[in-house]
Amino acid sequence: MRIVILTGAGISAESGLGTFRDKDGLWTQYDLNEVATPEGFAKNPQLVTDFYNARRANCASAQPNAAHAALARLEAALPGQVTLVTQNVDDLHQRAGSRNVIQMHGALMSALCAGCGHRWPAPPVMALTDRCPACGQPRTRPDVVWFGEIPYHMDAIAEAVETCTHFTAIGTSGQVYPAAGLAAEARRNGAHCTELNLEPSEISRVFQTRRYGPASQVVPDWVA
Ligand code: BJW
Repeated sequence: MRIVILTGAGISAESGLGTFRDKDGLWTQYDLNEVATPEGFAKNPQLVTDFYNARRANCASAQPNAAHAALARLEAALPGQVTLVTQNVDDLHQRAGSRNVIQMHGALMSALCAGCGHRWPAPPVMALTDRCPACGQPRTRPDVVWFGEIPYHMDAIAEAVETCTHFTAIGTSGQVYPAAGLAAEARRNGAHCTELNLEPSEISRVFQTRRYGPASQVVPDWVA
């Protein structure tokens, strides 16, 4: 058995981290073009830096919930058989104990030099004047994937999705590609596809098994 699990913001909602597209989500408070595109960063880097500093602080004070813990137990019970692909930039999967985690949209706790590409642990509060420890340029940016940028680790993700026997999407609206296309790809390759979400997503028809409810309940039930 080879299991690929794709998680989205919904799995961290009960840890107190906001989702993007729910009725009180981040994109109702911020214009995504201003804070989640390279063009937005070029236009107003301080606004974007402040947005991610606030999210990093929220993340630091949040705790993994029962859904994160259940996925860590699954990986421990099936060594080498579980690949966790997350769109989330928080570190709650890792803090819950998951080890084989691919963060396709980057990580809040990492900083990236837009000049030389070097990465280093982000300070709690990033400043535009921070210099890259490798090249010395003051071109620090959050190490996250904005619209129009290529998600990270796509080769490893493609390989895992092509060879998995089970694919489970958890807490994602299925509105952002290429992540939203992974379930259909897994299904084409013969995997059994399961959706665990608060409500049917944009792509719910792709899944043979669907369970709806809060992640802290449906994920431990699915793992059990
Ligand atoms: C609960 C719950 C509870 C609530 N329990 N559930 C077709 C193919 C390829 C690309 C495109 C395409 N069409 C368009 C594109 C371009 C674009 C795109 O997708 N645009 C769409 C808007 C249409 N994509 C891109 O630009 C991507 N790059 C790219 O395509 O490069 C070229 C390429 C092509 C092909 C292969 C490879 C490369 C980059 C996308 C980057 C997205 N970045 C963000 C920000 C990251 C940093 C940050 O966090 O600030 O990623 S945007 C935001 O959306 C974030 C998320 O990871 C992502 C997905 O959101 P998610 O996780 O699904 O959250 P929500 O809020 O949408 O949904 C939450 C769900 O949880 C809901 O369903 C709730 O019901 C549920 N829920 N509470 C369980 N308690």
